[in-house]
Amino acid sequence: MFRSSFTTTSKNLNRSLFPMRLYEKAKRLGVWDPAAIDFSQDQMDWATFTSQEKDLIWLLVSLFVAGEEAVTLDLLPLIQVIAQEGRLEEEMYLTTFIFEEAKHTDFFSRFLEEVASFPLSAVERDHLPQSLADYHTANYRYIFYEALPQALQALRREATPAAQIRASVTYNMIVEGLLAETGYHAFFTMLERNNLLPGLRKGIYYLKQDESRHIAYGIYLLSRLIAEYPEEWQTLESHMNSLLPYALGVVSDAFARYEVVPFGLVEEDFINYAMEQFSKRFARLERARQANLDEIQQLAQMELGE
Ligand code: MN3
Ligand code: FE
Repeated sequence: MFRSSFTTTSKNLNRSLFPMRLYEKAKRLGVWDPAAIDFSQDQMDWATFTSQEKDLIWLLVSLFVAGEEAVTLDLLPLIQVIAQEGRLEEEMYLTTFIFEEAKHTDFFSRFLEEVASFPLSAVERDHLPQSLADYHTANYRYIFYEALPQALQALRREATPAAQIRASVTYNMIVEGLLAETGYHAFFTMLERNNLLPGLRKGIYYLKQDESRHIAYGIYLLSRLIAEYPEEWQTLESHMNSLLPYALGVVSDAFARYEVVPFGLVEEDFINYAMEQFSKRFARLERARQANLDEIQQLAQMELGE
């Protein structure tokens, strides 16, 4: 397919477009380096943990590190669709998005290498699972091994509005908006409360900032699609609802593993937070049903606080 013009030689970049604002923000805030995070106190903390505490950290990290790998690997088909539609400003933002996901994978992987290496020998493992992947329950597997790659890879065959909606709902609303947000929040709170693992906390602080831009993009994308194709609201709603039980299942599975949950974690706090995220996003997306593109822009800009 040939091209007929370039944005930069005909009308120039639209710098007031919301994704360009995200791009500007990402260039300033998305440049932290996982390799620069000091894990020395984390190593000392780790040495004091009980086997149950270590087990919970490994469980959480196994969900995060694989989740970050999944989103790093699965984003490309969406970027390709956006590029093919000639949305240069959106694609420019998405280059920072995938870079950040790669860094999140890098970060958790470093934590495993430098602080919490998982024992490889059966003797050392004692009652622990064979590998970190054994912490992945059926609910987790459904979302990260099936639903996510399936929804994104579907874009390679057909990039219809419905397919884009399913991809973004799975990726931005469920995996990032519900699971990652809940996980970061809870993980961070538990470590903060007990003043543990400052290096891990610092990384999660940066991750959360990056993630809020990713989710803001997802909301923008879905709102743009719904404003243009209001008849696809049903697709969005039913896809959100179909994934919710699995996402909440991931949270309950983690708690089901322990009689006494280490670090004083309370299941209800996580479930409530997850449900709040879900309802908040859902209500936010509903506003796009009656909005036009300008209003969607304004709303997104306002939320960005710039
Ligand atoms: Mn991430
Ligand atoms: Fe993300």
